[in-house]
Amino acid sequence: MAYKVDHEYDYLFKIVLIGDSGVGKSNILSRFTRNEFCLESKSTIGVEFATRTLQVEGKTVKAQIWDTAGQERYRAITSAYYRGAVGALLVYDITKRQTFENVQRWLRELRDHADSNIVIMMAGNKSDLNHLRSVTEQDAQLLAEKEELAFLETSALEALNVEKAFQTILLDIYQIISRKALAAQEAASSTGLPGQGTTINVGDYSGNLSRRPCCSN
Ligand SMILES: Nc1nc2c(ncn2[C@@H]2O[C@H](COP(=O)(O)OP(=O)(O)OP(=O)(O)O)[C@@H](O)[C@H]2O)c(=O)[nH]1
Ligand SMILES: [Mg+2]
Repeated sequence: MAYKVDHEYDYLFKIVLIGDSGVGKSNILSRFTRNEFCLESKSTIGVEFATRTLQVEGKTVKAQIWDTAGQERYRAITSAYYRGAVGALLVYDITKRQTFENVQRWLRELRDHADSNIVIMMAGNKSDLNHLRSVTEQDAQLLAEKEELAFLETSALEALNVEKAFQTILLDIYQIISRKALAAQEAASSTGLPGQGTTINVGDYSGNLSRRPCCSN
């Protein structure tokens, strides 16, 4: 068969990885999508992405995860990177205090370039290096509460909480969308408009996600 149109999922969600260079973004991505880890991975240049399809609340969700360079000089054009993203995993390294201090900088970048409703999870990566820790879990928790972010410590090396971090983001996104779809349906029925064939506007998420899109990524 020459063509295989990929319609084997209910939702496609774009998630971006951000954070300083060397915090482990690319290894988190390879752990999640291929169950691989590389101790000597090279700095990312430009943009890469990988996908994984999984179940969320009984729906088949395809997560399309974008990864770019933490280093400014290797980064791809920022606005294109964030366009259409409904989730972000903001990574710092628990052994490098500066990468945690820079979380605020990454949040500003998200505010400037991403959708205001984007779901953000902060991840303190390299939790296997507890003996070298320079950021306490408590400090990170306080920041997460202040900035209203979800938070987990992860280890791409030990495959700890990587799955959970993405599952949490995807579930949050799915729940936001379900609530919006339901509200739209209720609004339509209260105005006496026919339910069937009514367009459900998912507000700020329209255009940012696709339900059974016609592209095959
Ligand atoms: N001990 C430990 N090392 C890790 C972990 N995750 C990544 N590393 C190591 O940290 C280094 C940098 O990892 P990358 O995944 O390339 O970092 P990055 O954030 O993608 O960096 P840029 O592409 O430059 O932005 C590599 O040597 C990895 O092996 C982890 O969970 N534990
Ligand atoms: Mg990288």
